[in-house]
Amino acid sequence: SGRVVAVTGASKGIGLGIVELLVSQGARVIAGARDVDGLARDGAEFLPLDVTREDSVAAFAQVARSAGVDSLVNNAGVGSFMPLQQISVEEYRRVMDTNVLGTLLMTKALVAHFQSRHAQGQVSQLINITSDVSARTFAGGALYTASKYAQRAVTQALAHEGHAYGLRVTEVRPGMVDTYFNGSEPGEPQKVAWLKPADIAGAVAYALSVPQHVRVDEILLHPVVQDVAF
Ligand code: NJP
Repeated sequence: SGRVVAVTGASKGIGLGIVELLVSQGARVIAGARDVDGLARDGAEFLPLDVTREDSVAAFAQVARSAGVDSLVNNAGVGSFMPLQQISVEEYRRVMDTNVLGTLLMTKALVAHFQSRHAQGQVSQLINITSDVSARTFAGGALYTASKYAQRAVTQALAHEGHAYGLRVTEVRPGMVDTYFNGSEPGEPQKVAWLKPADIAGAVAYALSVPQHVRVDEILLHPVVQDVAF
């Protein structure tokens, strides 16, 4: 496809699913996560990346720029579900740093590159994997949903800012996906009917594939078994 896509949180779950689908479609992928030991896929380059650390983000962004990156998928994220009285400062920082600051730092590191691409008549694209709960909440979800509402706000503000340099911004909002999320294991019995990483990857691939004059603002997807009060 000629696309060069940077994907964060790419070592497993949704991120790895995105890597696998995009390389199968001919894209080159720069894939980052904290632990990328032993990971290899044709068409993908796996690099260590901690999105909460500015130095790590800078090193990853440097490689992505050198590869001519045209799209960024901010997927790295962590779950955290507990009643409010159990939320510690450390847990707050872990979740907000990964889900919100990580999205902000990673995007910030590529904005000048996307602006110079625009000056050369090229389109760039940003896809943030937030959540179906980036706009609704529930008991035990204070911290996680706060982070996802915030990540949604960052995404929408970036859509306004990026408009000036032709950046297409998409928010992908998955419901329950069968991954390693929040300490779980893929294939656990209660997760059999949940969305699969490939389903989210399909949404990302769709947003990347639309004609240049089209922007996909948001994709919200759930497994049929998930009942949702909108
Ligand atoms: O989770 P998991 P998912 N810097 O645990 C990486 C959202 N979501 O695929 O760094 C860089 O299988 C981690 O690698 P490592 C969710 O909020 C999910 O389900 O080596 N990377 C791994 O590759 C998140 O935004 C569900 O530990 C970091 C990956 O992130 C996204 O989907 C529902 C990192 C996590 O893989 C992917 O989550 C929903 C860091 N600091 C939204 N910290 C769902 N699964 O049901 C972690 O609504 N990673």
